[in-house]
Amino acid sequence: MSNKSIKKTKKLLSPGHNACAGCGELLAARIVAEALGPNIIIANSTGCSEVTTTAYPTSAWGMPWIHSLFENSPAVASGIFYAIKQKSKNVTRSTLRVPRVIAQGGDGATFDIGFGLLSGMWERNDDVIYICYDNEAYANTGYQASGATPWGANVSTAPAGKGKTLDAIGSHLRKKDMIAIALAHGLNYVAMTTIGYPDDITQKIKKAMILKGPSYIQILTSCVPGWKIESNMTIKLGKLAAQTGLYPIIEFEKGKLINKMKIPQPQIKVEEYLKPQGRFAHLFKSPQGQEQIKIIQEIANENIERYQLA
Ligand SMILES: Cc1ncc(C[n+]2csc(CCOP(=O)(O)OP(=O)(O)O)c2C)c(N)n1
Ligand code: SF4
Repeated sequence: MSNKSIKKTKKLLSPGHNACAGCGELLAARIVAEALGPNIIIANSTGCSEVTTTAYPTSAWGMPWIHSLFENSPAVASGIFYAIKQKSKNVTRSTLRVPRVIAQGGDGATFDIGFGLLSGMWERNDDVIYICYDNEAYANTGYQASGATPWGANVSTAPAGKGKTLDAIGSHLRKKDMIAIALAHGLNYVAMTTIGYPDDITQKIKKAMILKGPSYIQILTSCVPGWKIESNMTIKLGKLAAQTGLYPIIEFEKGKLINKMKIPQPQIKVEEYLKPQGRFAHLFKSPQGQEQIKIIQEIANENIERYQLA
């Protein structure tokens, strides 16, 4: 191929970052960036999406992008939003190309440590799109449990062990229902999807870009070392999470469920999703573990019932 035929395009998130091969979070972040387009400003909580893309003095981001602390990307995004609002007052309409403001972070930043500031941003109704890359733990610091960690997962702060106590099963807290919490804030647009469906991610981001007002999009993104999986399992597990009912693909506008992805029939059992993941391997080794798999199946069934996915 001649040099002339190589088209140089500026990537919004270029491949020269140092995320693990097969990282669901960075794959999702690239799909998100491409769907958002260039006329945006991103405030990024620290975590893998930040640390792997901005090794000093380089940056993989091809648009205005701001590092923020672990806990405060919503506050930084709100500040940008109000600054743009103020500045736009002094510009004539024809010269105005107001950028859309985005805040994003991992589930630790979203469900736990940044939650207060996120809630404040939603309470003020600031026109910011918030994206959560949910790999179900604090991946960047060694896979500690977060409020998004699912029942039965072996994580570094809730390690699976021996014996019959509840502690032996790994995490024994139910995943926090951030979708319900976002809906309780009265957001215009709330959606949940997985890295198994890249086109669905694109569609949901584009929808949020069109709608006015705050929106929340939560994407399940696998983590290779944290989930203890092969790097080629990213898409497959993203699909199985949705197809088993454990991570429903759902979309709400003005509080109403407007879209959902139906699960295939006959129903796929949760074992199919859990088995390839080392973080659930202990559940397959004892009768007590089998009991936990039943509980996880009940969680999936609850979702199927609640969102009428069958
Ligand atoms: C106040 C504060 N506490 C702890 C840290 C250390 N820290 C940096 S990233 C991170 C984990 C991020 O987890 P998450 O938000 O889930 O994102 P992920 O790495 O999984 O993408 C932690 C604990 C920090 N930077 N600031
Ligand atoms: S540790 Fe997990 S989330 Fe972080 S870069 Fe690797 S695969 Fe991605």
